Formats: sequence, structure tokens, C-alpha cells
Amino acid sequence: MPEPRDGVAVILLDHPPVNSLDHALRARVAAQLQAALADPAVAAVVIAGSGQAFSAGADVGEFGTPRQQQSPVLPELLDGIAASAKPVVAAIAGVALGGGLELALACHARVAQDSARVGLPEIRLGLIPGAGGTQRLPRLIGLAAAHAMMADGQPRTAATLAQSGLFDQVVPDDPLPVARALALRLARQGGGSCQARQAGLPAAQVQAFVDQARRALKPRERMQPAYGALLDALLATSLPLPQGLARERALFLSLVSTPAAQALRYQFKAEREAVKLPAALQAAPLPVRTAAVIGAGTMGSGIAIALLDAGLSVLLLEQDEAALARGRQAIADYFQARAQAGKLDQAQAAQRQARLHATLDWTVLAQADLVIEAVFEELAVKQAVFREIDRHARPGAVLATNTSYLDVDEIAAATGRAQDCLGLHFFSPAHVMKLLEVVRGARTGKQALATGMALGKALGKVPVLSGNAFGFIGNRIYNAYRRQCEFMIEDGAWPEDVDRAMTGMGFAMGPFAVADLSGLDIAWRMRRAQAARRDPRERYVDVLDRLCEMGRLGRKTQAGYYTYDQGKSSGQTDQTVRQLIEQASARRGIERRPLAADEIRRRALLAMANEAALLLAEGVAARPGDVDVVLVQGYGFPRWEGGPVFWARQQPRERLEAELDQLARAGGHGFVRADLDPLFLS
Ligand code: T1G
Repeated sequence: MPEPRDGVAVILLDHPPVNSLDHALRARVAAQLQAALADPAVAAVVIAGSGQAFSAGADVGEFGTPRQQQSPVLPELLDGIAASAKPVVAAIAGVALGGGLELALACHARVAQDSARVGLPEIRLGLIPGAGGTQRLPRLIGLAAAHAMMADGQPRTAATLAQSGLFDQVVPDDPLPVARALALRLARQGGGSCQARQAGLPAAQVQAFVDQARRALKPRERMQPAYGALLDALLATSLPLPQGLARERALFLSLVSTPAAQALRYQFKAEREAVKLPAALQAAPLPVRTAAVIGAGTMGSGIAIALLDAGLSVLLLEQDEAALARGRQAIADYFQARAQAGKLDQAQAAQRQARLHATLDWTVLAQADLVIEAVFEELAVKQAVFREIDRHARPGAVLATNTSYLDVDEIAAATGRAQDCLGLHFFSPAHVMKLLEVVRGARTGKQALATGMALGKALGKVPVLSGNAFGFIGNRIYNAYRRQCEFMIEDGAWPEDVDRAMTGMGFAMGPFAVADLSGLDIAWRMRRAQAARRDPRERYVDVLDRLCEMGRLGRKTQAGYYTYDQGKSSGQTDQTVRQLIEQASARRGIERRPLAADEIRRRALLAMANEAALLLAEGVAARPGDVDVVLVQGYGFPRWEGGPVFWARQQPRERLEAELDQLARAGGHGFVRADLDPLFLS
């Protein structure tokens, strides 16, 4: 610890990259605090973070290991700060999250830079704050505001919390000098200015708030133990602080090893792994300041918005003035709506739009560092566009196709620079969905690939590397899942049984409701295109085809698997659909039998895990965790279930193999039964 200056000792949280409070850092801080308290030259203490962070909280890598419980555990350290006879002031810049914010809450006072981001994101790890957050924060900013911060787990800037009571001062620049002055002032006054009250909050108010919040829990929150535990911890704020802290700690420790917490920690790590290219493919990405988007339709304008939001200049190109005008208008409407919603101020909205240049003049492509094609999903159309791009784009520019299914190599072959070509598969709405599949063609160069991954991160997305195979990773898995669900309605379940089983484990929607929403004709078009190549021995459920022939294309025609009266789903199949399904079962000679929800879920998850194993064996997915990140980020797989690979790893291997054998038999000809070993490689 540097020598105290003017009677103030500064303790630095220094554990790059984000000063996570692992055991070593906790021990250093405890020792330095003890030394400061014993040093007569020290009148007060300031705690600050090194680098870009105050502290990102407890070290996620320590969870479930002995080090997490090795003294000093975080609550011990924070109790020492709170009990200090000399004032301890937190100087917060960068991020103060989880245990990092709890450390600041244990201090006698807090000074934050206005741009600092603070929060208690433990719920996103299947936990609750375990070092005083549920007890100290409500005493400072009130139960409702504190509950909101912990229940959504989202960081907030200190500027937005300036009047909340959380900080003594919020400053525009470095908070350290102001924290030092405040610490000295407190020392002269003798004590802390807003140390959390020892007394409990009014019991009746606490009870009323918690009861109301418990009633308001959403179905998917009720599936995750941390949401209820958070309310149990808040109930304890009516107790004196020491009892409340003990109650909180017991609740926190009961969550650490729950399946949801293990799955969410796995997702946290898998997401950070997924955005890194395998070592053999790593290279320096090209800087991208100007990007061109070809095609101003829904996807193209969504991609343009994502690029503008990330600070890039965007050239939006079309071949047709009316389409260009529609795209430009959609982008203008989006920013106007954001400004009206207060998400952006008018100046920011105008500034972003000012970076958009919409034009029919393709020669502007020469200014682009990267080009993203987002035109109609037809190979010939895309190839024609890439020939045009090849004519105008400057040498070395990265050329990306947003195709969902087409062969990236066949598109790249329309240019003379396949090494600069790759797939950037955005998910609709492109400015909202975080998943980005970065598809590597046979000849995609390392620099183009690195540039695609870096662009994904710059857009605040989760870029995941995929090989160039039909359906890449996500659609390949989703197709296997959907096909298995169709087998199940032929075996005896109704679509609503399957949908309810899947929403019952946390999917926002079941596969049949999703099909109705996106339009059955999309799959129908694909199926007819593949019909000639389909092996007649393959098990094929034709209910969707029959529905389309009847004009039941889903929500947009008020009828698909379900009927829709003024947009409201019937939520169950009518006689017409049931007859179609019964006829399909009869044609296959199947004696229909009801399927229980658990059997439906297991068959669906097994089908996904089987496809994941195939993708890994084929090298389309680089890591098992990548598959789970794709399913969570792009397909609504419940994050707290970890993903199909995570699920498979939790099952007894012999049961998995036996059930997969059964699935393969039921799947008939064309069902490719995988070797599951790749799922178990880290
Ligand atoms: N522990 C360990 N490593 C962490 C970490 C953490 N808490 N946070 C980030 N890292 C690593 C991350 O793995 C990556 O490493 C690098 O830092 C950059 O992260 C008792 C129990 C801080 C906003 O949930 O939200 O406190 O891959 O890629 O986009 O109540 O990281 O480079 O090797 O995300 O700039 C609560 C989680 C813990 C915060 C930075 N805290 N972290 O985002 O970089 S539980 C959190 C974040 C807790 C107490 C409870 C973000 C970030 P590598 P990054 P970023």
C-alpha cells in the first residue's frame, strides 16, 4: 500500500482485468486495512480500483471451489470495513458490480464518477448478493429501488443514481481526490455519513412489499430459485443488520450449487470462450470504420441500425429507390422512437442518423472497410450481388453474406477474393438479437475471420464461429429439434402438449407456436425445394405441408397449427388439425399414445444434443460450449438450463445412450445417431 498522504491511506483493488475479489485480493485488502487502522499517521482510508474497474465482484472462477470459502471470505472483509473506527470511503470509477458494489456499500461513504456503472448482477448467475447487498442497499436507496436493481441484475450509471442516496457525491472526473477530501472531513467529524443503519426497516412495510413482489413473480422467474430467495433475503431487512446479513449469507450459500447457478456460471464462461477464435485461427482484425449494407429490407435496416448504434458510418445500398426509401424511413423511425422513449437524446439520435448514407450508387462501396450483403435468400441473387460488390469494393475489404442457409463458398465463388469472404449470420431483429454466427468458408482468410469476430464484439453481440455447413450451428440444431417434435405429434402428442412441455422448462414459446408466428410457408418452401432429393424411406411428417395446402400458413392467415382470433392464439389444435395428425399417424401405422411432458422434453433435448455431437464431430462447431451459447442467445433456450450440451452432461451416460438408441429407432431411416463423446470434451 502506498505511504499515507495527508493522513489518508489509499488501498488499491488491483487484480487485472477487472479486480475480481479472489482470495488473494481479499487477503491483501484485509492486511492493508488492518495496517492502516493500526497506523497513527492514518486518519482515514480510501479504497479505489486499478485500471478500468473498481471491482467486478467476487471471482466467478472461485465459485464451488474451496478458495471461495477461504478466510477472509468477502462478508468478513466487508464487516471489517463497516466496523472500522476510521472512516473508509470508496472512490468508484469504471464498474462496481456484485461484491464490488457490496464492498463500497460497507464503506462509510461513496464517491463515484458519473460514468461509473454499478449493479448487483448476481441473479444472472443464479445467485443473490451474498455480502450485504440485500441488506445494505435497501437501507440506502429504499426497498423498491434496491429490489429493482437486484431483480433485473442490470448495471446503472452513477449519474442516474446521483439522487438515490447511494452516493455521497457523484463527480464528472476522477473520484479519488474528492474521496480523499471527504475521508478527511469524516475523520474530523468522527464517523461515516451514510453507513447502512443497524436497525431493521419497518416490518409491516417490508412484509407488504415482499408479498406484493412475490405475487408479481413471472412464470420464468418462479422456475429459478434465486428470485424467491432474493425476496426471502429482503424480508430479513426488517431484522437488525447482523441478523439480516446472516440470513442473506445462508440463502446465498444455498444457491451456489443449485443446477441453475451451475448452468448460469457455465454460460458466463462459455460466452466468453465463444467470442475467442481458436488459437490456430487467430489474427489481427482489420479496423472497420465504414461498413456498407446491401439491401434495405428488414434484415438490412436492422443490421444498419446495429452498425450505427456501434458508432460506425454506414453506406446503405439498394437497387430500387422505393426499397431504399423504406429502409431509410425504418431507420429514422427507430431512432425517433428511441429518442421519444428517452433511450437516446435527440442530439445522439441525429448524430447516429447523420452517419447513414443511403444511396443507389454502388461506387461508394470503394469507401467501405466491410460489406454486408442482406438481400433475398436465393443463391443466384446473392451471387449476382457479390459480383457487383467485387467490382466496386476496394481490395482487402471484408465481404460478408448474411445468408441463413446458403453455401458461403458458392457465394464467395462469385468474386475473385474468396479469402476476404465469410458469413455473418445475424438474427432478426438484427439490432436486438445478440447472437451472430461468423461462418468460415473453405477459403476465408484469418484476417477476414478475425475482423468478423471483432465486428460482432464491437456491435455488443456474441459472435460464435461456425463452419460452412447447411444451417450452420443454430438452425441445424433447431431443425433437429423441430423434426423430433413433429415425430412426437405423430407418435401421440398434440402440438399444444409439446409447446406446453417446452415453455414449462423456460422456452418463451414452443416450436409449433414459433412455426405459426414465423409462417409455415417458410419451411414449406424449403421442403418442396428438397422434395426431389428426399429419400422416400426417410421418416417425414407432412402435417405442415397439408396445412399450407389448405392455406393455413400460421398467424398471418389466422390459422396454422392453432387458430388466431384477432391475433389471439387458441392455444390448442382444432379438429381439422387433429384429423390431419391422426391421418399421419395412421398412414405410418402408429398406435397413438399420450406423451408426458418430461418425455417430450427429454426427447427434444436428446435430439438437440445428438445434433450438437454431430456438429462437433464435423468441426462445424469448435467447442461444446459454443453450441449452448448459440441456443441460449439465438433460440430462446432457457439460460438457467445451460443448453443442450450442458443438459446432456448432467445425465447418466448410460441412460443417455439407451434413450438415444430408442430415439434413433423411432426416428427411422435418415436419423443419424451420433457418437456422444464430443459432448464431453471441454
Ligand atoms: N470474476 C472473474 N473474472 C471476471 C469477472 C468476475 N466477476 N468479471 C469479468 N471477468 C473476466 C472475464 O471472464 C474476462 O476474462 C475478462 O474479465 C473481461 O470480461 C458475493 C457472489 C465486468 C462488465 O457478475 O459483467 O460478486 O475472458 O469479457 O465485456 O454478492 O465482465 O479475458 O480471460 O466480460 O468489458 C458478480 C461479471 C459476481 C460481473 C466487463 N459480478 N462481469 O465486461 O469484459 S458474483 C458479475 C461482467 C458476486 C457477491 C457475488 C463483465 C464486466 P477473459 P468481459 P467486458
